[in-house]
Amino acid sequence: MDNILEKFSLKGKVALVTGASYGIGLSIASGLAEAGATICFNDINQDLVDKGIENYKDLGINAYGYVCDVTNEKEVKELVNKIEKDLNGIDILINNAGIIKRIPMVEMDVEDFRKVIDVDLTAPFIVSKAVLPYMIKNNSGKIINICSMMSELGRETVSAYAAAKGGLKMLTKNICSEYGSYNIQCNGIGPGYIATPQTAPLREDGHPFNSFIISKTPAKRWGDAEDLKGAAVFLASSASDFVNGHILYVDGGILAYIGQQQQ
Ligand code: NAP
Ligand code: GCO
Repeated sequence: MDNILEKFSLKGKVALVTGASYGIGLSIASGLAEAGATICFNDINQDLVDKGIENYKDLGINAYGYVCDVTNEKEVKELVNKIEKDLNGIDILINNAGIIKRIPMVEMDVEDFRKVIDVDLTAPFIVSKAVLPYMIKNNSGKIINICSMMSELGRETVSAYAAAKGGLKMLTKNICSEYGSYNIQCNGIGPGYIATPQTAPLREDGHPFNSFIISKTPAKRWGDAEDLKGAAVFLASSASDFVNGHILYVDGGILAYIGQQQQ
């Protein structure tokens, strides 16, 4: 019988974390590396990839960085082929790359809406479709989609993002349904409000959203990208081999909490 901690080991596994030069992706990738995985990541230009490689080196991680726009199916297929040549197939995929546009719906250009859907929903489809053949052949694989509070809740100005993240929740359940018989587990992580460049505008001094989120979070703080590492290692490891189609919310309790009455 394996020691239970062995079940969380990722030794010998190759992980691709998309959009992971910094932010949540970098943190999740570093957690997977600490558990033994070999890390591959991509970003949309060489400068960011080079900066990402330095960021990983600073963490003591020898990561493989590639230029790839995850919305471009040709580039994604080339990326997966390169990784398969450099390292072998991809055992763990983290669909992390994402954007947000905070614009009132009636003022949002349809092109802005389409761009968010393209990066946050269509790209996870494209990348998952590219890595599944190896996982099917291998009869083993882990796909983790980075969902959101907006997979469950709406709010002003984030119509495209909420539509994408809601769709990503259901894409997660569908990949589980379609490929679970090949010992492939597809789950999601739903971060709460995490302090990264994506939320920096909401955390500026005096921004009302800053105190609002702290009041809506039972933990009474913004999340740190480090808070996501444990959930990622769990869902990427054999410790979660019978967990499938599940969205694991790492949100400090936001989704459980109706909020405190005005004092
Ligand atoms: P971030 O700081 O904005 O980082 C997003 C990353 O995705 C960047 O490296 C970005 O690269 C990359 N990216 C964007 N478009 C891409 C494309 N077409 N191809 C390849 N890479 C692309 O965001 P984050 O806060 O770390 O969020 C990471 C993920 O977590 C996103 O899916 C986000 O929706 C989700 N999330 C975030 C929070 C939060 O509170 N921060 C909470 C829940 C979920 P560039 O810099 O080159 O654009
Ligand atoms: C926003 C924030 C959120 C976070 C995250 C919450 O404008 O509401 O950017 O959407 O990014 O998705 O889970």
